[in-house]
Amino acid sequence: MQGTLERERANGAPQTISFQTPPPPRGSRRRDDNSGYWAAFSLLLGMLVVVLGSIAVWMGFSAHDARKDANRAASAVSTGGSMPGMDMSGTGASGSAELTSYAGQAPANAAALAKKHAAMDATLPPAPAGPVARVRLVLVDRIIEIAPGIKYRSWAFSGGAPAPFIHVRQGQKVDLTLINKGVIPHSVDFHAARIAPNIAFKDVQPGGSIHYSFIANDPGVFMFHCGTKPVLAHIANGMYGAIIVEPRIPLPHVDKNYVLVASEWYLSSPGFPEPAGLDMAKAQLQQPDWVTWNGYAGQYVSHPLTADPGQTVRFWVVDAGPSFDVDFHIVGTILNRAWVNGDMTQFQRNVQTVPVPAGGGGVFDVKIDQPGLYPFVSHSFAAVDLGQVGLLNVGGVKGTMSH
Ligand SMILES: [Cu+2]
Repeated sequence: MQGTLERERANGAPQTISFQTPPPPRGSRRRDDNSGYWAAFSLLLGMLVVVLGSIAVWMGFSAHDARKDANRAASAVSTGGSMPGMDMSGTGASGSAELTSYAGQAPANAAALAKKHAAMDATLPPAPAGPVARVRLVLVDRIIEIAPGIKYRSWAFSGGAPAPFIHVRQGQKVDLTLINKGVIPHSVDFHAARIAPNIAFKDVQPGGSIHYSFIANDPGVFMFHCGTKPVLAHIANGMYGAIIVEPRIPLPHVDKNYVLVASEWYLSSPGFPEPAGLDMAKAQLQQPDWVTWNGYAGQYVSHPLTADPGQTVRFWVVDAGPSFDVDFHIVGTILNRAWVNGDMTQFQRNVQTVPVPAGGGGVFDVKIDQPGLYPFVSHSFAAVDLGQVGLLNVGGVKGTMSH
């Protein structure tokens, strides 16, 4: 038997499910001769329904309890921490309240604020000349904007989340100084380095500094971040950036180079009119309020990146997380070259979507001939809903995306 079943989806849209009942059991040609068999079968079926029903009810309660337990556990962990900049108010005092989502909430004048906001320049800066690249990171606690009108009490390397991009050449020595002007210990972990982390990445006390160096022998695009415990909190509060190590053997020529750093934000309050802090429970459960490119939701929708028709554009992408992966995709085109996982020894051709793991990187070339607005997204679309979308305006076209 075939049929259809109508039910409502979570978003209210009707969903039609096709179903097909199983064929009758083999050997049931003469039904009258098997009345005993059918009686037993019916009885067993009835018992099965009762058992399955009980299991379903039990599972329902268990799922509910599990969620409550998870919330309680997260709250317990978070209430144990008392770091400045971390606010646990989103979890409720009892620890058993549902997590409050501020996803997408924005002030009434958000559109005007988005226009007024100066987007982070995504252009790859030049690499310094000579054998040594000196990098000075100053950690400061500061209030930043992460979406139109949404303020956040961040811990920021050199004033930004992400930090200013670092560009060096393969073989250059990276001479690094971190100065901690915050109120708790911090550190910096460079994924581009092969170095003993217990020495180089150790905590720097407030008012202190650390200096170390490494040779950037591995080309690619790498994350750097604070590695102080709990790392989840330090990354979620904005302590990350991208370092681009340009390969010694030149890559194919491109006309433009852009850097994109993906990250999530977990807010203890809506972020307006008062700034939000970190909700550690949400971070642990991976329930972000905003997800961004270069630290600000939708900034390249209001202020698109640009290219001319026929130009090749290179995207250097780092996923800072702390927890989401990125599925990099540009709507309306196909990536001509993809250095997957930032492995610069080989590239894939003509791929639609490439994963960039949290803590990883990838390099993507795209050549677009037809003028238009091309959104770049993580095709894991929950992230798009929360702000991780930008536009590449090819040919200086007017208008906006309708979807
Ligand atoms: Cu830190």
